[in-house]
Order: sequence, then C-alpha cells, then structure tokens
Amino acid sequence: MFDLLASTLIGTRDSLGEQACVLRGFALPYVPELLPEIEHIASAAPLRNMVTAGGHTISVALTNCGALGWTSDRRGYRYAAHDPATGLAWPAMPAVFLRLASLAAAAAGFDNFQPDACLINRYLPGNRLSLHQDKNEKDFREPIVSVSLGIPAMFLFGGHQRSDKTQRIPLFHGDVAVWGGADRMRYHGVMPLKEENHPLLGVRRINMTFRKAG
Ligand code: MD6
Ligand code: FE
Repeated sequence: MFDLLASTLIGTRDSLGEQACVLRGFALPYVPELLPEIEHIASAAPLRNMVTAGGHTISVALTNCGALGWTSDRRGYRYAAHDPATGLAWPAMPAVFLRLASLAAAAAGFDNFQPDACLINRYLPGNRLSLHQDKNEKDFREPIVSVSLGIPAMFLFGGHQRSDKTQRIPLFHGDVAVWGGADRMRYHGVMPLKEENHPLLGVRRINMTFRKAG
C-alpha cells in the first residue's frame, strides 16, 4: 500500500512552506552508495542512545559523520568535533553524502550548501522524535537537509510556536526534506514509527540530517 503511494510520488515535490519542501525519491539513485558508507560510519562510531539534560534517554539511536556531530548529555545539546563515546573525531563525511545534500539543497532553492555535520538517526518501531526547533547551529541562514531511508515515517511540520497546528507528511525511502529561510525555525518532529519491513533495510528507518553547524 505504502509502496504504491511512494512509487507514484517519485520525482515530485511537496511544498511544506515558502522555503520548505519534500523532494520525493531524490536520494534513490544514491542509495547503493549510501548504505555501505552508513555501515562503515556505524562501525567506527556506533549508534547509541544519548541522554537529555532532563535525564531522559533518546529512543532514536544516533551517530554522526563530518567535522561536527550533534550530541546530547546531561549538560544539554551541542555540536562536538569528537565522539564522546570514544574521544575520536567523527568519521569523515563521505563525498557522496556531500554531493547528495548539496544537490538536494540546490533543488530546493538553497545554493552552495556545504554541510559540516551529518547526524545519522536510527528509528525502530515505536521510536519517535518530539516537536522541536533546530537551534544549535551557528548560522540560521543555512538550510536543513533530511534524507529518509527504510520504513516510512510520519513527519510533523509545525509553525514557529510549539502549539501551532502541524502538517503530517509521510516520508518514504529515498525522500529528502529541505527547510530553510523563512521556514528554518519551524517546529518539527516524527510520530512513533509503525512496525513495517523494508526490503533493503529491514525493520528500521535511517534518517540522515545534514547541517552547516559551525
Ligand atoms: C529525523 N531529526 O530524524 C529528523 N533535529 O527525521 C531531527 O529533526 C533532529 O534528530 C535536531 C536534533 C536531532 C534530530
Ligand atoms: Fe530537528
């Protein structure tokens, strides 16, 4: 059912706002190159569940590549050059990641996007991400590029107040969401993942979020 909807959408664009959209299937041609790179990154910097300042464990497991990595601990959220689990620099950003992120940003109207951070999230069924704004980056003129792989998720895209009504947008394997400019600080989140099986990735969703953080 989802597969049929996803396949009919490939190559289309959904507008989420003035400067926010979903590029359906944009990442599909890159998938054969992306998956081994993700495996390699996760072998050097394993996926882990971080804690928040409030002491809650984040259900989504994460790792990073690039000069900066998004981290959370009892002191809060921040970008760091080193993996707190190993003390090592995060794995380098693979060239194919940069190419995909930059081309997707350009297709969405953001030229010259050169991310220095790629957060890799792994969602299992039941995992969710509550509504939040991305505000740990230095320059809010830079967009966010978010690549979905594996089983589908329902993305929530709200307004500038947490209480604003949210749009619900299904994100499928290969979709790329981009938001920036006037839409850069909009609240967003992910609803609890439903149990499904993806032919390439199994029972999981991988999300890659690219940012110019520093
Ligand atoms: C997603 N992730 O995983 C979108 N934002 O589909 C985020 O929006 C996000 O995972 C800030 C910090 C961590 C995140
Ligand atoms: Fe976010």
